[in-house]
Amino acid sequence: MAEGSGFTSMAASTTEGEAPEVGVGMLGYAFMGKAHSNAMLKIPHMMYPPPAIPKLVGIAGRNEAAVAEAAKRFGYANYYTDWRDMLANDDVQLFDNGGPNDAHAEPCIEAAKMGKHILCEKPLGRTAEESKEMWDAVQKAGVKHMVAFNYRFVPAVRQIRKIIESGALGQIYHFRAQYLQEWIMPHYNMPMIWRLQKKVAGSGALGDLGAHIIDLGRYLVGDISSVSAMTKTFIKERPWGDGTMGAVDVDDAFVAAVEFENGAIGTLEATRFAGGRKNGNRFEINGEKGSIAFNLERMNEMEVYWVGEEPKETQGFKNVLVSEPFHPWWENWWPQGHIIGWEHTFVHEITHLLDCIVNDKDVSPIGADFEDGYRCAVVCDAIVNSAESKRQVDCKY
Ligand code: SOE
Repeated sequence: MAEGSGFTSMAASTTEGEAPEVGVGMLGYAFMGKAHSNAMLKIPHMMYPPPAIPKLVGIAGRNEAAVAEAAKRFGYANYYTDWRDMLANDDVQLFDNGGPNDAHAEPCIEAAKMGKHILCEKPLGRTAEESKEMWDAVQKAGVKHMVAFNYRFVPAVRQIRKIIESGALGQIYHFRAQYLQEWIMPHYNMPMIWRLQKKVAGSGALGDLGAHIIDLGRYLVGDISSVSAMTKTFIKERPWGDGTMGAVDVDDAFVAAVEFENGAIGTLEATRFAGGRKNGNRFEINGEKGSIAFNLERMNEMEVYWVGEEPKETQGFKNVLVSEPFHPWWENWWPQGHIIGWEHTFVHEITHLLDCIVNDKDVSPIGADFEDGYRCAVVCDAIVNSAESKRQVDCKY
């Protein structure tokens, strides 16, 4: 590389000198591998000064051509077709698991035993039992652990939690949330994929989308004490592509009535059959003194209503653009109104974990740790059990 080529090193210096480096081993190069790698490349320069600089040590995936391409694309020093070989590299201090759900438990438990910090994509495990094994392993190993519930890191969502924590809403009566997508409806002609197989995914829309709104309910309101639910599989078999058909043994959609430990009640719904909803993660919280609503498809905004607001003639929800320098995470970005996007939630999330690793801070409650992942899995299992038994089911943690 020519001297003075203007190429800036990965290491972003800080006024106090070089930020520490944390070596990262990434499992998976598809959607989440791309989102996490993109975030890590931004951190040294945009979360400035960074708490640490993620060093892209290696990326692992089953297809050698694809994982080699991903290593070149994102700048990983090594690529592997076996995650065990990647974990054997002592330069890997943080294991980032972006693999399919059936590849969450074993690699994370192995990485924990090797003393590596862990970031695992949601849902943590396919069941509460598997999630508990993962939580036990990281506790025993004494490593930092986070589940990539990235919507906790939307500035508006973090701001909403601050408002609730301040007591401004008063007693919380309701939390109602939906996570609506459309991408497996008939007009998409979607064949059989891993997300539609119970042995790989654990569940369908429930664990993939429902997990997000369950976690947001826990993050904003508190633990869930009971659920009454229904699940539905609208298309019961799909083509493998070799002329044979496979049975879909997971939910395409679920709806649940829930009660929280603090007495609030609400509804949760997730589906991949809501035509027109592209990534419709939305919630509304109703409290004694006001209400707040959020919609991921308008992620820089929150709708706020205050009881008794004057003048009464303009009573009602007001739309607030969450982009001021004093709003969470915004000191890193642009002047007010220059909005940010979905990818930035991963930049915030991984920055938080790096900070926790190098400064020995607790991941929770700002981020979700493996206990949060386990508690979310307990609610998911309860929803499945309630749908099967057609009864209300208590959540036992
Ligand atoms: C697919 O449903 C998906 O990518 C989820 O897996 C993500 O968690 C969600 O954020 C967007 O949709």
